[in-house]
Amino acid sequence: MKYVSAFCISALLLLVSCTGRDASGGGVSIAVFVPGNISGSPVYEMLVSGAETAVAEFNAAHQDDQPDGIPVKIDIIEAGTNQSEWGGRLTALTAEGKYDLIFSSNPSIPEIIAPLTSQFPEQRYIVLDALLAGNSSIATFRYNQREEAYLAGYMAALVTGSSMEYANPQKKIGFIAAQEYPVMNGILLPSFIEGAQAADPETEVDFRIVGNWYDASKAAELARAMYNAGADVILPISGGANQGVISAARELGFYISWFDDNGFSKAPGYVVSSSVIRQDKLAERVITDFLEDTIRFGTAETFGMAEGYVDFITDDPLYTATVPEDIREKMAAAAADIRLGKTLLPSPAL
Ligand code: RBF
Repeated sequence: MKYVSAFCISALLLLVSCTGRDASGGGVSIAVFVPGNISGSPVYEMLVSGAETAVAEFNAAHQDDQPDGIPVKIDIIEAGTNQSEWGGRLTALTAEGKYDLIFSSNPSIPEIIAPLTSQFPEQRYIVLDALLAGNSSIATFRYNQREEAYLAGYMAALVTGSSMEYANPQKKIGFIAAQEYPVMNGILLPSFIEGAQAADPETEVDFRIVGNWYDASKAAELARAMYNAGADVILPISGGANQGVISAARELGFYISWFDDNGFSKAPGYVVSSSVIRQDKLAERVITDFLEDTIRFGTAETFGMAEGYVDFITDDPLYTATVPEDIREKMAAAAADIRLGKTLLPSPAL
């Protein structure tokens, strides 16, 4: 049995070297593995756009000096929301040996790919929004999401305690998550509560779970129930299902705290804040670094507000139009304190 599998692996490796990048004449190939659906998930929209920009810019800048004139190739693989399929898809993609780099984003990816790295030592992986140090085939980068969620909570507490049009007298805010996972339970939810209570210790947080990253009707149903229980600001982190929370906000009149990218235009007048990660900028930077051979595989880095990869949007005209000046001033002060290191919010290693 041992011999059979050893033979199969050698045959597979031979096949890889015959059909993979060597056969293409030395051109570099990158696979962007999207663990979910791109549309509606800010993290994945930014992952893809940043990687595509980096490749387009690299190709434009190196038109004449690429090996055999072959430009860098990028393929986007949208793996869908069935998480039980991701391991098989990543194994097949790795075994195919067609790509110099498999690029992805999601905290659950390192533990899926780590077991593949001894069997396929040539394959390199870069994973954003993830944390794993010490595997020389993998580089990870993540954001200080304690800062990101703290700012969202701080803002939601200021709004729920205000006299804004849809705010009620109860100091209750909501958080709708697609699913529970270590970063959700250990960073995003506790930091949202931490920020809310820093702004007003009496703020209560109602936390509910959709059960997947796509069901907008279920998310709308949860949002309606939260609204009926007194929540007037809701943070949705549920990918494509976020759309249901937006519809419920328009229908019933409550506020939305948006996460990961600038969401003000998704429901003007209802979205009161956007706490963002600059995943497009980071994707562009790390793909460029990979193409220039300066990625330090085996390391894990975390970037926050001080480094410019976590932010709270204050310059969108819809923010100014929706949120009164006294709240905007308090938010600007809270954000500046984090950026300048006066409020220290180190992110737990999860
Ligand atoms: N975020 C999305 O926006 N869309 C998704 O489909 C999605 N799927 C995820 C699946 C798993 C197993 C995990 C652990 C996280 C997922 N996330 C998704 C959340 C994402 O990694 C991040 O935590 C949030 O977007 C907050 O920044």
